[in-house]
Amino acid sequence: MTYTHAIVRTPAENFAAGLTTVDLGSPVYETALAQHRAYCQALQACGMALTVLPPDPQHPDSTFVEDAAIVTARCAILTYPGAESRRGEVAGVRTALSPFYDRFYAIMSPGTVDGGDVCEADGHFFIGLSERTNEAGARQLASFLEREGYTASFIPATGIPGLLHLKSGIAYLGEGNLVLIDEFAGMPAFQGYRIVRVSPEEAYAANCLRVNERVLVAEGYPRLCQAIEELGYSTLPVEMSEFQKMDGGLSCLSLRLERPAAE
Ligand code: CIR
Repeated sequence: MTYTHAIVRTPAENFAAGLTTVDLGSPVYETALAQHRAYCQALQACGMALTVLPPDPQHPDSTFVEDAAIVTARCAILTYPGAESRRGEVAGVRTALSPFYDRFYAIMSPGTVDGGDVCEADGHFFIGLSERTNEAGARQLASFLEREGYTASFIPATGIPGLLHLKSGIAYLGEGNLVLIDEFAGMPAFQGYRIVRVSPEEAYAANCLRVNERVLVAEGYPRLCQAIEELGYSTLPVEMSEFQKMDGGLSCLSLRLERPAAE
């Protein structure tokens, strides 16, 4: 599978007014912009063309585009985000996705889903049941995915300190390799994978991102980088401090597509 294209959105000036549960201080806008530019360059270095959406100050969290849609090789599924303040982000992401997809599905209230709760591993989708994704939303999503020939399973993802979304604690690298925080490592759902366990001090870095030949990892987490390199991957560190202050990880800054735009 080759990722050819990604959708990103530049952070808005009021990015610091978004939601957060962490106590790491307020992000510095200029630094966030510089880190976002470097993130975009990293995706391009991995071979992706970018659609860069303009800042949307009506939605301070809108740079976290991953939460507004689930993109697969066959269809796109628009979410109904768990946080009310983020529901207006979906329409803009749908427009950006429309050149790439013929088939769209949409999660409907009372179901809620954030894209950050959805992790694909070779056609199987782990769906986290979290503060943002409820059971009704997860069931809708699973039924859309099953209609498209995929499989899905639900993973409890509440009550874990520091974990906003499922993917804050899990990443699929490909080739059967699954990066997991300790709290997920013993779950039967993940048996059969080769598990790369992330130490509690490096838990933030669990949200890493395989993009074609590279694995993007947040800057400053050498042990996880080493473990990933030992599996034969080449890592690419990306500075994420300002996004971490807003509960954001590497994956949530982009939607990554495996297909070119339709003619
Ligand atoms: C939020 O709380 O919704 C944003 N401040 C952060 C969203 C991060 N998204 C993600 O990890 N997929």
